[in-house]
Amino acid sequence: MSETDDTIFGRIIRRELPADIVYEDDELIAFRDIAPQAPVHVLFVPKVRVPTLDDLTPEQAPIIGRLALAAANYAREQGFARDGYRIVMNCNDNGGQTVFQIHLHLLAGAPLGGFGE
Ligand code: DGP
Repeated sequence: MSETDDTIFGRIIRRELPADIVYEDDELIAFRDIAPQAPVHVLFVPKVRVPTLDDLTPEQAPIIGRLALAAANYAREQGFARDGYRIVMNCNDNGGQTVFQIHLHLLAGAPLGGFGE
């Protein structure tokens, strides 16, 4: 694992903080959001330190694919892939990012409103 020690998610990865972890492998961890915005709200977080999408290098591009694939696999395994879901990644202040370790939100379990609703 690389240096994720300066965010709350790094502390979850190192088990210094509790979380409801639903998936983990060598590259990433997934746990339930503490303030869910939908019946299902899971965060997919890489273990390598990348503060924002704006910091992602070309060499790190596969990280995004791994996060998306893990989210899709989780949705299929949990049985809501056909009903549908949304994945979101916020970037910096105007994007609403509050934890500066990149993460994919997976939202599901109910019809989700359109942007601005
Ligand atoms: P963002 O706004 O995209 O940076 O999303 C950060 C999310 O992280 C937000 O939906 C709330 C969630 N969150 C913040 N602190 C914690 C925590 O300590 N535990 C868990 N499980 N989620 C957290």
